[in-house]
Amino acid sequence: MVRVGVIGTGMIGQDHIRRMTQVLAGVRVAAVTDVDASVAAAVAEKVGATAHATGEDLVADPEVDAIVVCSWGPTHEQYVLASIAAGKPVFCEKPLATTQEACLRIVEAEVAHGSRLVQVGYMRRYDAAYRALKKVVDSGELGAPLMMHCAHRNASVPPHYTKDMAITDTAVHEIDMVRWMFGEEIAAARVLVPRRSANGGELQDPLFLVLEMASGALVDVEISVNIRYGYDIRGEVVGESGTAALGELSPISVRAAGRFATPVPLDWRERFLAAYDVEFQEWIASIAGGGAPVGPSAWDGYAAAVVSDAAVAALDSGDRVAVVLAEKPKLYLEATS
Ligand code: NAD
Ligand code: ISE
Repeated sequence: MVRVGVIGTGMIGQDHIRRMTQVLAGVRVAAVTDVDASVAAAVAEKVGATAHATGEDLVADPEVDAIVVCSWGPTHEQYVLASIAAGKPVFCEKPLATTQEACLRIVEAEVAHGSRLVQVGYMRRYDAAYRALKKVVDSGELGAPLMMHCAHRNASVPPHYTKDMAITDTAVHEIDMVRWMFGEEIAAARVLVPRRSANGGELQDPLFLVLEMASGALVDVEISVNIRYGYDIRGEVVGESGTAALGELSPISVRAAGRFATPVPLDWRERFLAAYDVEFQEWIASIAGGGAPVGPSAWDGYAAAVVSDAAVAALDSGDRVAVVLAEKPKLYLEATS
């Protein structure tokens, strides 16, 4: 039984606590903490966990074998570094940290530790549709992959959402996914700015991100974060001699009143419900008994941050911005699942 401590009991923290207490096997939520102590106390009481005053106290708790970080992005670095210092596995929700320098500090701390402890919450790698798409790409059936067309549409975003977050908070999922899908790094980013949607208020919404892969393949990502009609994630790979796309989103379709309709998910919790379950079950299986995580690594978190920075610079300047990564440490030479 892996005893987990959760830092940050907001929206996704509570959702992960629900899956670890009600859905998954081999895991127990032993401790929680949040800067809002009343929320942490209420969650702790509900699941029979200890509420700690700080994340550092939670990491030091001998009853906690592994840590899940679900607090706000700018706080991730301190908790991931504390977990590495304690030698405990840590699952950190995306982004790994909000600057590439902070991500590199985490990479360096893990390399100094000597084995993997960190996994980053890029759950698309666990989604059945994305996994099936990657299987087709890897089989060679399409020939070499030349392009990928993606759309990342949110019905709405919270008031604190800023211009850069369309890249750093939203498209960062495609940035990670496409590195994994194509098995190569991203070489450069460009951002085109279409006519502004009135639904986005002051926000520049939508955006059109273009990523150049190291092989020369191109990826386009439409990022619309106030599209009202629902949460819609699309992806199609174009190969030399065929294409493959994520299927429609709902297991059912309705024929009524002269229309054929399939429901659209409301948000990421609904669309990726099963992917988060698989992500956590595989993470727990990998670390049970003292093993190392095999999912998205600190290097993957670092690479996503560098590409995000390049894309934000491209958005600000209108230019093509090259991606420059540090040398990849040996610890990360094996592909992550
Ligand atoms: P949220 O605001 O609902 O919850 C965050 C919680 O963290 C809040 O309760 C807040 O009080 C707490 N917190 C903030 N600073 C803290 C600190 N220093 N120590 C302890 N607790 C602290 O936000 P959310 O939507 O749950 O997002 C949390 C993280 O999860 C973000 O990094 C976000 O990018 C990520 N996220 C990932 C996905 C995904 O699809 N993988 C989806 C949503 C959010
Ligand atoms: C949110 O933080 C997520 O990670 C969701 O998966 C993404 O779709 C959304 O745009 C982000 O704000």
